[in-house]
Amino acid sequence: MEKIVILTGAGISAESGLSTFRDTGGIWAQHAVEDVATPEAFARNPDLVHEFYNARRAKAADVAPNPAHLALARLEREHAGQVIVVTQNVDALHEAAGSGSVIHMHGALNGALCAACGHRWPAPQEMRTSDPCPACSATSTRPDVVWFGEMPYQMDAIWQHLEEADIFAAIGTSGNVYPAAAFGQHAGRAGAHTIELNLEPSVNVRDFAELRHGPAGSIVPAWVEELLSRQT
Ligand code: BJW
Repeated sequence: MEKIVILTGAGISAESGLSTFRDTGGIWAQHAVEDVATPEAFARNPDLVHEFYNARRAKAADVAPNPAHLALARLEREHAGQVIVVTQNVDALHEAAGSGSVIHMHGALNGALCAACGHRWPAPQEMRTSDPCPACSATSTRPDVVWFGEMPYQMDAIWQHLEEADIFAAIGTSGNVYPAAAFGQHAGRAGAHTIELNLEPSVNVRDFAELRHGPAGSIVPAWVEELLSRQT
């Protein structure tokens, strides 16, 4: 049974109405990374960081999965082998579409994390630094997301999945951020067929054996249809 491992990035949620980071007019054109997405930024100005994530949480609560998310959920349901989605996205659109095996390597907007004791709990819609941790009462509440310089989540499990993959697909990611940017090369060297599905060639385009460029909402359902028709 073929094991399929899929990395997703902001591009898969673009047609749902969520901004990407590095496209023209994207999130990093409106906010400096060093102001909102580093542990130092949170130490310096936690209110600004919460404002940034509260706005994104509100926006994410207002959107729905698009045909690309739905196609990956269908793939998991109908493919005879294992399908694992590793997402860099902090939205919950894969789960909303029905995907069950999802790893959020950069965390999730719907999670709160105590910077003092490491306790995790479901995030309220509006988070404030002064929200006390339910476990230790410290007022160091932060979004449970992975900032630059922090270790992405579940890396041991992810490397293992990449080594076991028969097919590795990267969808809607520019390939600028490590370690996710190295997954195509890693999976290819371990023997997987590698495929990039993105609006345009990513910076790691040479790591992929197969390329499909276009909007995820069109090219992902077509790819899934092909995979599923091959197995019947
Ligand atoms: C469409 C589309 C449509 C549009 N259809 N497609 C020097 C060299 C190498 C590495 C480093 C280095 N210096 C520092 C590092 C490490 C650093 C890093 O990679 N930096 C680079 C920028 C150089 N990485 C880290 O720090 C990571 N941790 C780490 O490495 O730990 C190890 C370690 C720890 C401590 C000490 C030493 C080592 C952590 C990275 C955390 C990233 N965090 C963010 C923000 C938090 C989450 C959030 O707020 O949402 O995660 S940054 C941001 O980028 C976010 C994303 O998940 C991530 C990736 O972005 P993504 O998804 O690729 O989006 P875009 O916008 O870049 O691309 C979208 C693509 O979609 C484009 O290609 C479009 O064309 C396409 N598209 N519409 C299909 N309709």
